[in-house]
Amino acid sequence: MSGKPKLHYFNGRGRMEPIRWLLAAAGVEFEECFIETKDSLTKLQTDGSLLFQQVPMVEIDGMKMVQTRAILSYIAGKYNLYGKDLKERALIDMYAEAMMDLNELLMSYPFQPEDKKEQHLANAVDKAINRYFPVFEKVLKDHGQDFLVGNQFSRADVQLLEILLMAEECKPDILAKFPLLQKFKAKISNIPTINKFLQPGSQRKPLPDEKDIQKARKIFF
Ligand code: IBG
Repeated sequence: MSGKPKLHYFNGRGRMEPIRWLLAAAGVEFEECFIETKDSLTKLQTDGSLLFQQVPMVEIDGMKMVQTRAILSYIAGKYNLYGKDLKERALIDMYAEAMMDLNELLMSYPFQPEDKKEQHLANAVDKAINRYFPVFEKVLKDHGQDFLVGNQFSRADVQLLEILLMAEECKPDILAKFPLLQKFKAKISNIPTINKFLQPGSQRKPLPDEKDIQKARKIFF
């Protein structure tokens, strides 16, 4: 058996994408086992692999881990992407939770009913511009460092870059009023492990198209 973590999810972003990002940023190779049908989800649910009958599930270090946030925390702790002390970790958690909230809004957009889509997107963009991005712009301005917490690369930086790119997919000029976030984006994108993940052919998943959405709907909803 290989020692690589094994990711169980459908072949799309959804809730697994931040986990893919974090492993890639840590320079960890991983395998993916794609759930293609409702039956293969049911099989995992009935064979006892999923503690709460849900994916994402990641096989790592002899565990079958579920719950996205728990998985992210484990990977961040294991690969030293979680600050140098409890207070830095608390700050990273606050930032990361906010980013998960925004991620949830952006990620769930394609799954909204047609008549709710426009309003959903407008709300996500409004929250990004008026609630979340000003905070991270100010953090970077106030301490003048390259990374969000403790002048050291952490999961917060990885999750922020992911969310900045997702937000730009929704509104290409969304960073226009955030010069330090633009600089941050360029700098973090150049970290070798991240740069590699951003290249075509990596395990990063594309923006879902209508076919991907229908497929995910059939499996999960
Ligand atoms: N709190 C859990 C976590 O964070 O891991 C939630 C996990 C979850 O909602 N999993 C869904 C699932 O397994 C798949 S992601 N559903 C099967 C079931 O029986 O509950 C579904 C999703 C997609 C895209 I795809 C956007 C939002 C959710």
